[in-house]
Amino acid sequence: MFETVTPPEPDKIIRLMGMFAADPRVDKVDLGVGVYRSPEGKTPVMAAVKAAERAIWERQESKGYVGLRGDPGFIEAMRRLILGDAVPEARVAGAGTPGGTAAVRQVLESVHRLQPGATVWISDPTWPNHPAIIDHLGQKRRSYRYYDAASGSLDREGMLADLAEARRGDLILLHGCCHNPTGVDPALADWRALADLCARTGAIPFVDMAYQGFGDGLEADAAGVRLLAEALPEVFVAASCSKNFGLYRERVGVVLIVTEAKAAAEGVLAGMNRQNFAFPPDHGARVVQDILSDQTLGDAWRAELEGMREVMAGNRRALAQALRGATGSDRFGFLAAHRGMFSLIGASPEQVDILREKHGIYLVGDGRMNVAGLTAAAIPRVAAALAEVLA
Ligand code: PLP
Ligand code: TYF
Repeated sequence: MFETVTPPEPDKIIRLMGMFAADPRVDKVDLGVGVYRSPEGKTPVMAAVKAAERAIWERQESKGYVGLRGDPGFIEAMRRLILGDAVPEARVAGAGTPGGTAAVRQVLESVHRLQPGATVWISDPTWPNHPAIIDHLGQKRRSYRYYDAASGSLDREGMLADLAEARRGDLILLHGCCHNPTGVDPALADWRALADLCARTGAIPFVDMAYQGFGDGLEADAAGVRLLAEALPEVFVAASCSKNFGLYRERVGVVLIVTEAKAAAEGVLAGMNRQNFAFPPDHGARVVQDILSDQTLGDAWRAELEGMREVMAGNRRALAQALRGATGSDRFGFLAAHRGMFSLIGASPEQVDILREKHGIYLVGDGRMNVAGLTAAAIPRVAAALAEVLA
C-alpha cells in the first residue's frame, strides 16, 4: 500500500528537534520547539505534578475506563481555571482530549460536520497545525492580518478589517494569550472590538489557549476569553495543559463550549471522542484535577508557574538589553514587550540557516525564537550572532 506513497511534509518544528538532537556541538542552543526550559536548560516535572502523581499512585485502585468525555471533575476544574465566573457552569459544555492539539481537532471537526460551509479564519501567521488540521478536514479557511512586522506589534486595523468579512457561522480562531509564533496579544480593548465584531457578523470565536499563565499571569491571560464568553452566546475553547503544567507527553487537553445547549453539545463532543480515540487519557487530567482542587498543591503549582513566567520575561529583558549593546539600537526592543515563549526575530529562512549552521543556534524557519531556551551563558553569544547575521 505504501510503495508509491509520498508521505506528507514533516512538521518543521518536529524536524528541527531531530536536527538539534543530532548536532554534536556542545554549545548548541535550542530556541526551536515550544518547550519550557529552566535557567539550567531543563524541562522539569513540576513539584506539584510529582506530588499529585505520587498520591494517585498510592490511592488509585483501578485503571478502568472513565467516560467518553473523560472525568467531569477535570472538565469542571478547567472550566474554572479558564473561564472563572464569566458564565455559569450550566452554559459550558466540555470534554477531555489527548492534548490541546486534539481539542483543536475536535472543535474543528465538530463544526465541520455541523456547518460544512463555515470558513475558519486564522491569523497570519499562526501555529502550523491550525491550517494543517483545517486542510486535513477539508474545511474552508482564510487568513486575517495580525502581525505588523515593522513595529513588532498587533496590526489592529488590518485584523478588524479582514475579519469584518466573516459570515454568520464562520469560526474566528484566536490565540487566548502568548500568540504562537509572534508573542503579540490583543489588548483588552482589542478583545472588546473582536466581541463586537462577532456580535455584529454572527461569526463565532474559537480560542486556542495553550499558554495560560505564561504571559501576564493565570487570571490576566484569561481576560480575553472571559470577555468573549460574557459577551457572546457561543464561544469555542481548546485548551492545553502541556505547557502550564509541564505535562507535554501525558497529552492533557480540554474542549469547552459556551452554549445554551449544553447537553446537546456534550453529546456531540462525546460522539466525536468516540469516533476518533474513544476515551481521552486520564492520568495527566487527574493530576491537573487534583492540583486544581487542593489548596496546597494548587499554591505550589501557581508559585512554580509564576517562577517559569518570570524566567521567560527575564530572558526577554536580558536578550533585548544584550542586543541593544550588540547593535547600538533598539531594533530588538520588541522582544521585551512580547509575551510568552515566542517572538519572531525578523530573520529570513537563509539567516535562520546561517544561525544554525555557523553558530549552532536553532530557530524555526520563520524566525520564531523560543525565549525559554535562552540561558545566562547563551544570551551574549545569541545576541552577538543575531547582530552579526541580521545586520
Ligand atoms: N495550540 C497552540 C497554539 C500551541 O502552540 C500548542 C502547542 O503547544 C497547542 C495548541 C497544543 O499542544 P499540545 O497538543 O501539546 O497540548
Ligand atoms: O509550536 C510549538 O513549538 C509547540 C509544540 O506538531 C508543538 O506548540 C510543535 C509541533 C507540533 C505540535 C506541538
